[in-house]
Amino acid sequence: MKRVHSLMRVTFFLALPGMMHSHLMAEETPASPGVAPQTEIVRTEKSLKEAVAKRFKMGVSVNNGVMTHPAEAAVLLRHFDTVTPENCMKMNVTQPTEGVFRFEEADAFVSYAQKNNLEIVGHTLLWARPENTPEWFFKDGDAPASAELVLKRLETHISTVAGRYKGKLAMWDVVNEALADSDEEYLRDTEWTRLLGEEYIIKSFEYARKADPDALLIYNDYRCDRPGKLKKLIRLVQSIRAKGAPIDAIGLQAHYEYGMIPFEGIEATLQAMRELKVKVVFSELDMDVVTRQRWYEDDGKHQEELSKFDPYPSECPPEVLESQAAQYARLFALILKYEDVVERVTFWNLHDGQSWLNDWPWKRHNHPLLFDRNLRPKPAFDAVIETLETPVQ
Ligand code: 9MR
Repeated sequence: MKRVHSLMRVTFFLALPGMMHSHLMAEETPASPGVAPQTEIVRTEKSLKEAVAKRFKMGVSVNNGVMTHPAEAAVLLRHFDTVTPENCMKMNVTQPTEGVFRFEEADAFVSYAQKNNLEIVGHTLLWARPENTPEWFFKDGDAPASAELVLKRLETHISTVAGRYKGKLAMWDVVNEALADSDEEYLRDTEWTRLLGEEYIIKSFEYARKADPDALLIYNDYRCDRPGKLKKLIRLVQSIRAKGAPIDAIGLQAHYEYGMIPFEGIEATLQAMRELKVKVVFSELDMDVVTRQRWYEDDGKHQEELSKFDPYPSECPPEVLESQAAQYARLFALILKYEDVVERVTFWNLHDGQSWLNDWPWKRHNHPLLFDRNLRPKPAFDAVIETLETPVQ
C-alpha cells in the first residue's frame, strides 16, 4: 500500500468524469505553499493479485503512458505484480536501423517497474513475422544477407537488448509467432526459416540465456490450442531441448473471442506441457466481444460490411457483460486446475479503451478486459475474483 501512496502523492490528478464510484475514492491532500494540491487515489475493490495469492503471477501489458496517469497507475499497482511493455522492447523500436539502438522508452519502463516493485516480462527479442522484423536484417547492401550475417545480427541484437537489462527482468518472450498457421507447414514461411530453418529459434534461446542467465525464457504464440498447432509446438519444444538449448515456458497469447473460447484445446495444451515439464504463461489475455472470425472467412468478402460494424459504441449490453463474466470465470477455473503448470496470467492492456481490439482488424468499440473505459471493474472482474477466491475442490 505504501508504494501506491508514494506514487499517487507525486502527481497532481484531476478527477476524470465517471470515475467516482464505490470502488474508488479520491482524497485531496493538503498542499505546501506554492505547490498544486495533490489528490490521492485509493481504490477499494478487491485486488486481483491478492486473490491469486501467489499461485501464479498476475500481469498486464502497459505503455509508458501509465506513468503520467495516476488513475491508471492506481489500477496497475492494486491488481498486478508483473508488467509487460506493450511495444517498446520490440525490434522495430530497439534497433530500427542496424547498430542504432534506442532504449529511452524501454529504460523508462524498466525503471518505473523497478521503483514500483513490479516484475518485468521482456517482449519480445524476435517477432518472427516479416512485418515485425526490420528490413535491414535481411539485406547486405543491395544483395540479400547470408545466413551467417543474419545469425550474427541476431546474436548482436539479443545480446545487446537482453544484456542491457540483465538481472532486471523476470522473463523474456524470446521468440514470438514462429509456427506456421497451416497444418501442412511446421514453421512460418519467412526469410528466417528460408535461411536458417529451426536454427534461428534455437540460437535465439541460446543467446538469450547467455545474455541474461536468470530470466525465464518463453516461446510465445497464438492459437496453440488448435490440434495442428499444438503438435508443432510440442515438436518445437522437443527440438529445442534435443539441441541442448534452454526453454523454460511456452506463452499462450490467449486473444480469445466471446463465445468461442477453445476450452478443450487449452486444456489439451496445459496437459501436454505438464507432461513435457514446461511451464505455461497466458501471455496476452483478452476477450474480443465484437468478434473477428468472420473477417477472415470466405476470402475476406465480409470485410467491407464488417468495417462499418460497431454494435456497442457506448455501453456494452449487460447480458453480454454477464456472459463474458461467465466465460472468464470458466477460464480461470481451468487455469486454477493447472496451477502447478501456469506461471503467469497477463492481460493485454489495462482497460477496454486501450485494447488493440478497438482497431484490429477494423475500428470498433471493443470491451475485452476486466476494467471498462472509466477504469470501473466489470462483471468479468467480479467473476474472476470470485473464481480465485473459491477453494479448489
Ligand atoms: O498491442 C500491440 C499493438 O499496440 C501494436 O501496434 C502491435 C504491433 O507491434 O502489437 C500489438 O501486440 C501484439 C503482441 O506484441 C504480440 N502478439 C499479438 C499482439 C496483438 O497484435
